[in-house]
Amino acid sequence: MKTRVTELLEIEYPVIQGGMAWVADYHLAAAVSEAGGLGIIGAGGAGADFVREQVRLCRGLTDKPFGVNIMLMNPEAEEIARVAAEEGVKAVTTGAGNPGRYMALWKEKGIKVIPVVASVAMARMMERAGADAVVAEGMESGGHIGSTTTFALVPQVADAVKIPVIAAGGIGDGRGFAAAFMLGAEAVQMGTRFVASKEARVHPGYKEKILTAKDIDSEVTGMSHGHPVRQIRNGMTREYLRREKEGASFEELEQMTLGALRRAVVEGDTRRGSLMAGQIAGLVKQELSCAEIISGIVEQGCGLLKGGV
Ligand code: TUI
Repeated sequence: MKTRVTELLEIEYPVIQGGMAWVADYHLAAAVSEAGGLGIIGAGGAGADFVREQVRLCRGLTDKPFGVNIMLMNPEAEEIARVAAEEGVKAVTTGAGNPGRYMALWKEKGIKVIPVVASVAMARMMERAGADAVVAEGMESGGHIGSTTTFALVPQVADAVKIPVIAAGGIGDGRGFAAAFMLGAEAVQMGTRFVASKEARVHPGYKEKILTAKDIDSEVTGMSHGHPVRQIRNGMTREYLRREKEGASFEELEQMTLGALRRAVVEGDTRRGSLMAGQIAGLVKQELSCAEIISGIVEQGCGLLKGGV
């Protein structure tokens, strides 16, 4: 299946994996790339040396293209930006900020730059700064989110920029894939669906929470302080939201979330950890391999786009 995104990234299918902190390690990235999508190593809050090692290990598992996601709130973002340039990954995706100041560094090395944006204004700014494509991420997504839904955001971004748009947020099967294309996207990015894949090395308790989640089981914390984060409801989110409602300061609330993602993903602490997941978790019922996920979605999605049901 050919789109401007598959051409840009030299991949077989227009499916990109989200750069999920603690989840998107080299095993997952290599599995997605081997399956014909674009695997991404999520740098999250990790250090630059760790990211360099992950890139090299990924290269040991696949000779297909893969990328690195840089979470721009990471204090080591600049060093990680340099590691990506030095190691010559195919693409960099960025989240939670404006990657403008690193753009020249990456472009010089021929790395494709794909910022994740949550608004039309940010998409336009990224296009002007030289981005090769943007991921338009709706608030259905897990983790740090914006405030517009995928359904409203994707067509508005597609109208506002000439570079290809990749839709993210709430996409978990071929119906979501087809809908994203109808809205003007030329690829999709999925996170939650890949957390529940066989190759994702996350704690079984976290995976199980995604596989058993219902449509209404996620909660957004931190809205009042401008740091909205979507995760599956548990003891931690209940307490966070109660204290947030009482007017607790950002610093106080941060104490509850520091290290919480690691607690969920690595330790499987489903009560106190931050079980980041998108609203589509309710649709994800089965743990499949990345190859099965990608081929199933593309097959169903293409059938629908051709007019099938
Ligand atoms: O980045 C994400 N999702 C994430 S990052 C993350 S790590 C984390 N861990 C604990 C607490 C908080 C975060 C978990 N999930 N998605 C991409 C994304 N980027 N969504 C929204 C944005 C965004 C927001 C503001 C992009 C640009 C932006 O611009 C602000 C500016 O600097 O102008």
